[in-house]
Amino acid sequence: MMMQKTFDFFVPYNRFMNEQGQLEQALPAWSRDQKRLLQAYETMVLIRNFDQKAVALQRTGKMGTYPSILGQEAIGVAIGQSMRKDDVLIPYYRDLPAQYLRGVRLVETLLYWGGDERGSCYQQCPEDLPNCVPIATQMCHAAGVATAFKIRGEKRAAVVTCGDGATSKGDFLESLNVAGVWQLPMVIVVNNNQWAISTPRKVQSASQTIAQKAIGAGISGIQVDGNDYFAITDAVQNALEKAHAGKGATLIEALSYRLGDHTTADDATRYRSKEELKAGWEREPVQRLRQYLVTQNLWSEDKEKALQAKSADIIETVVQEYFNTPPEPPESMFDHLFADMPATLVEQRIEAKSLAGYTDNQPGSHH
Ligand SMILES: Cc1ncc(C[n+]2csc(CCOP(=O)(O)OP(=O)(O)O)c2C)c(N)n1
Ligand SMILES: [Mg+2]
Repeated sequence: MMMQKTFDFFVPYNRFMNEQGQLEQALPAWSRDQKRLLQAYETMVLIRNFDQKAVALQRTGKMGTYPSILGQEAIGVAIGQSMRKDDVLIPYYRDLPAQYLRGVRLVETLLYWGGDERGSCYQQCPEDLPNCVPIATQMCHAAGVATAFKIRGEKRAAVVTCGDGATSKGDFLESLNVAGVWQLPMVIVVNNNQWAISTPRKVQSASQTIAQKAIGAGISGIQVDGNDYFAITDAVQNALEKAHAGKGATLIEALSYRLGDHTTADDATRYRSKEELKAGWEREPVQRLRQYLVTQNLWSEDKEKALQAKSADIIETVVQEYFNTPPEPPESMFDHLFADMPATLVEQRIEAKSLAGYTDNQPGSHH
């Protein structure tokens, strides 16, 4: 038997900066924008501090379950800085830096994780979709958004994110398939943080990379060091340019590491080693970008102190705003789903309203 090669593929990998913030190759031209680099670093620090506060609010019973993004900040910053205002973000639940840069207010984030639906009603970026907790369903929504852009002839892109675990789901593969066959203006960013709750990446899939899942759908895939702000930003930017130019979708696998528990409802010490966590801290993105900025004389101890103080102030103000937001009335749970509410729900809504006098364990209360 003589077999010929029918198709060959390779999966590119990129990074610019090593674990110590030293360059391994020349940076792309956009990186000369110092304001942009400083905004990236300042956002990462603010969000890291906010994230820690959010965990503390859950631990003290002032907020619901919360998924920390500790260690994965560079990915969201890259997305948030690179998207155009009129692109649409279809996030999962670890995209706070992207959402923040898009205009989602931090108080909206606290309201959402505090169980208040008004936290998904983004005042400054109303077309962005809310956090998606069901795994991978947002991929189909993103394919729909991208299809609408294409049909209307709009030069806009749908940017969707998910985790490594989500890439095993049918919704993920089906969305990739239409993104390829319809040449959709779509950017898919997979935050490969190495874990899906307690399931490690190596038992998640036999695929050597997640990026190569793009090949089966006929779209391009790239793997980048997702802890390298420059690498992930460059990949997102290139993918967006391509989408805006009508040249189709891109899948970006961003290698990262989940330094925290899966959520506040998890205890990762039960399934992963101290050594692995320690190695994760040595690769984390914030320190890395800071070291780079220091070598460029763009950052100093004084600037760091000022930033920490400013972040603490912002967070304190936002938390107070959250505490001071009166809860929604219980009957609001019936609102916003139906244009015309079915009669049975109208009845239940009236009943809920009549029971609203209960003070015991009042729904929607943040305290
Ligand atoms: C459809 C669905 N199945 C199961 C779950 C429970 N669940 C929540 S998070 C998660 C793991 C997701 O892992 P990954 O996609 O790697 O994202 P990560 O949380 O690591 O960022 C699972 C199984 C869910 N939310 N939705
Ligand atoms: Mg994961």
